[in-house]
Amino acid sequence: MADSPRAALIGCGFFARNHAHAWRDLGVDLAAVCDTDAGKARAFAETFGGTPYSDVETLLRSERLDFVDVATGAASHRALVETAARHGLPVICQKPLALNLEDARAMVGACREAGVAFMVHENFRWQTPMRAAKAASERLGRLHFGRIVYRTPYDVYRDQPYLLTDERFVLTDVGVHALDLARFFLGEVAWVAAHTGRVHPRVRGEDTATVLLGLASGGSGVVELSYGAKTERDLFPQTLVYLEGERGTVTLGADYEVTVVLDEREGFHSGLEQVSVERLRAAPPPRPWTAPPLDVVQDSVLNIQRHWLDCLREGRAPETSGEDNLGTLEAVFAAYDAAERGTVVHLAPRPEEARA
Ligand code: NAD
Ligand code: 89V
Repeated sequence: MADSPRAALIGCGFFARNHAHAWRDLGVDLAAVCDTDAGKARAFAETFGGTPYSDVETLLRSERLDFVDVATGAASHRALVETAARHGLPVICQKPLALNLEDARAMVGACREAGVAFMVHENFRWQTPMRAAKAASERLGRLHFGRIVYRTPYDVYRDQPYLLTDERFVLTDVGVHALDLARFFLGEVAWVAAHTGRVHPRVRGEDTATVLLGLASGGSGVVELSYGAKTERDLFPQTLVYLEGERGTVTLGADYEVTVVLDEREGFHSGLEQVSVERLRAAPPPRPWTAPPLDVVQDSVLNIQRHWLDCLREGRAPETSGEDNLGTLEAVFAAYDAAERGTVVHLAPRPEEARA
């Protein structure tokens, strides 16, 4: 691949701007942009460059590209990913990959058959504080518990109005991030129990969810999501993490403070006599195009897109490959199923290659 790979960005809406800024920082040549709303594609091209298109098939027939970046909503992902694969192009696609497992598996299959790389833009695990928490957690020995907390009163509907009318909301939109984080820190999910609710009267789908996870490792996890939390301070979109292992705990708290409590002795020892406490701040570095409160997410966009380029250059599978992301989506859909039926839902064991 060239030093300045040529890419096409499909979807020129709210979030695509972050992709475009990151591609620019990473030296990618944004050769073409596409939106079914031709005016949006033109305006986007004026800001970020590239030839504007309103039809992806025309774009792919006209341009010489190294990969395609899909930043449209989930309903359009399957057709766009399959089209890119048919053109023999590696493809990176925004979360949530799909609104059902059949579509997600079809995309993974299409890319596998076409022999093209496929990554889901599942970016929360690429946040600077999440990487710091992960590195710290590797000092804890075997982890037996984890909690991922995303609770906010934020008016997310102002920038993302579709979230008001989507049939399914918080587990699909943010739950993919949180359940992917659970897998990132704790490993594969074996079973799920869940409760969902609605606090905001104008939201169609669920805006709260509490998920209990049984882990393949034998441990457990809790994922909490709420857009109905009238907290003293709004931390949006910060996601808080607590991890418990045989040698200590890691906490990612407000304002990206990571606290590591460690008992360095081998094995498990009761009591706090010999623990050490370390604190570090893992805030996202400021960039000209990022701003609070979304800066931690914008920073993760740069990090995940850098990872994609590294993987393409080195011919290795991305961390959040399409195949890997099936594990996250299986947990998300199992949570809906568990909440609807009021039961525990067991997941099929993940194939070994999916963890690569
Ligand atoms: P948006 O509605 O603002 O933009 C989507 C754009 O895609 C629209 O302009 C629409 O016209 C265009 N589009 C739809 N179908 C198309 C097609 N077939 N071909 C070309 N263009 C098409 O939505 P958004 O808020 O930018 O969200 C886009 C995606 O990004 C969603 O999947 C969302 O979940 C995800 N997202 C991710 C994050 C994150 O942190 N990872 C944050 C926000 C949004
Ligand atoms: O990730 C998302 O899709 C967004 C937000 C960052 C606001 O949670 O909805």
